[in-house]
Amino acid sequence: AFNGTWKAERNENYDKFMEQMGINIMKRKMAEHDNLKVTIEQTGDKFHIKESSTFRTKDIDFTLGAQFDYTLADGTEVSGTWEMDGDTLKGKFTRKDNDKVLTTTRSLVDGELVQSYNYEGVDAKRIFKKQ
Ligand code: MYR
Repeated sequence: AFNGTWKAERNENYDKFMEQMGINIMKRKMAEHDNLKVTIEQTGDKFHIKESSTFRTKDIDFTLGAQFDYTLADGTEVSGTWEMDGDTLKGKFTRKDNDKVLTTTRSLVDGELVQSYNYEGVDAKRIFKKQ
């Protein structure tokens, strides 16, 4: 159901979230308009993700429940897992620089892909439309 190419369409509280993550204002301004596109290919419990934005293009492979490393667009390194809970993907990632936890979910709401983020008490969302 997540399969397809999704384009970031709008953000909710994303600036505050990035600020909590410690990202400076210049990078936050760029990140608000990063033209993020995510292509998701799920086969059973394996996912292949193609990420493309004004910052970079990146391929990511993971298996549900299996720990993997990922580097955020600003260079922050995290390690964690995605798991499926009903129809929702739930991710829990730990920053390597400070051991703090970033949680994230992906779910489909009215045909849009909603990705939520939480870090240290601040929630945000990015909402993607299918291409
Ligand atoms: C993926 O499934 O796309 C790869 C793994 C994602 C890991 C966590 C994503 C959190 C992204 C937060 C970006 C905010 C920058 C401050």
